[in-house]
Amino acid sequence: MAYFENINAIKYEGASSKNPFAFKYYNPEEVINGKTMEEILRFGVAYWHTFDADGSDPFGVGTAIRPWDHLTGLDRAKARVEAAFEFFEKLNVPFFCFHDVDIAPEGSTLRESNQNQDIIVAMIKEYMATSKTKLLWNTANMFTNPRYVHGAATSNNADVFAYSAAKVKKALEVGKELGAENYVFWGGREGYETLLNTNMKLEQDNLARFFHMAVDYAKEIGFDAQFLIEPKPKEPTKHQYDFDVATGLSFLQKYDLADKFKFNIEANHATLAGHTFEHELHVARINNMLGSVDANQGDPLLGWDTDEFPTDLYSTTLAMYEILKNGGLGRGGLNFDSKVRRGSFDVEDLFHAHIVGMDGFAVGLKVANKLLEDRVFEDFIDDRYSSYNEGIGLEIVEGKADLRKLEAYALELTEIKNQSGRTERLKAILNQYLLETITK
Ligand code: XLS
Ligand code: NI
Ligand code: NI
Repeated sequence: MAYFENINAIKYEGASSKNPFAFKYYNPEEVINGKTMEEILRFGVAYWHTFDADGSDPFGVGTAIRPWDHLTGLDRAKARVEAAFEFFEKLNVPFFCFHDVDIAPEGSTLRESNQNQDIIVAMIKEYMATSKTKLLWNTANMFTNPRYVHGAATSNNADVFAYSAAKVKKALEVGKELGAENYVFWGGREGYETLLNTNMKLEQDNLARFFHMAVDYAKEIGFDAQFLIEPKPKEPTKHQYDFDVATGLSFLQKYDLADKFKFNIEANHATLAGHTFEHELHVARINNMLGSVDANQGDPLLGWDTDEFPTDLYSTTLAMYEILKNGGLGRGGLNFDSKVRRGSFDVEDLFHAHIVGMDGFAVGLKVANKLLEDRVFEDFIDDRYSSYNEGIGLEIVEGKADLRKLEAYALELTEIKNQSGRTERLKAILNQYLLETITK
């Protein structure tokens, strides 16, 4: 059965195309610096937003019209798998991602949930055997069910810790079975509401114990995925422990986990933390911790995780700039952790949304690549810090200066001259590169 029968395979038609179901900038075969766009961008579809979300919000029920609406339970889960692989093929996307509960309904016991999962995982495996679409990452949902009311690995309740561990054990087995490239931990409820009832030290120690157990088990079963932490400052908890990359990094370092994890960076989480997307990517990159990306965008007028499809070309350009500087995403990818707006309730909208997101990152890739080729910001930055290439600056970076020496130097200084940072000029150049690439 076809779920999206009115929609044909999405092809690249170029910037002048008026076909809404065609890529205008994303040409999977186009080679940039020796690699195809498909290889560099490694797009993934998020199962939960695309096949499960129904458009409900805290004030209203779902609005989405889906061809599997009339089904329930395992039947609906199976229909979603069929639909998903039709969607992946039509979109020609190389990856997808899911939480355990996205693919199969939870049973009344853990055993039953695992059995439901086994049925659907076997079905997914069969589809994957003939599909090009691979699993970028999977994860366990440890935030929706009421049992996680006080957290999962950071719950005050040891039974919840144990239950969560069992879920992750299963998810690691599923990841191995389906050949996942990565395994993600997003700690939605790993945080706290008030210090009046919280033992933060124990909660954080337990979270680290939990991560170590997961790493050990993956090793034991020969699941060699890259482990990723997805920082987010808040929502649903008020204070989330993986606030941002810097906080996550110090946690990983403290608990001897820094060589076992990298980060999965989500644009909207960056902005919730008061950073830009590129800031988070940059902090991860310079610490060799950039693993994968949840591609989306927030709304500057709203203060929550709106998970919009990425359409802001500045943001995609500056993100791709960091990703190219990182030498690519390795085993990671660009997973659209993005959902269509509540008013975009047709299945067609799922295609429009992914097309605009993929085109947006393709533009970003091209602009970023050109900027790097021409060393636009590189040269400017090199020059800006050139005082460290010689004289006293060189002595500082080579560790040959101490306070006494620097004082002697400073006492002889007659004048300190600074140079303009040229922010506006640099932004003008960025605009020029963007417009040139788009109109070319
Ligand atoms: C929620 C998170 C979540 C993770 C996976 O804000 O982005 O969707 O990506 O658990
Ligand atoms: Ni995410
Ligand atoms: Ni998110």
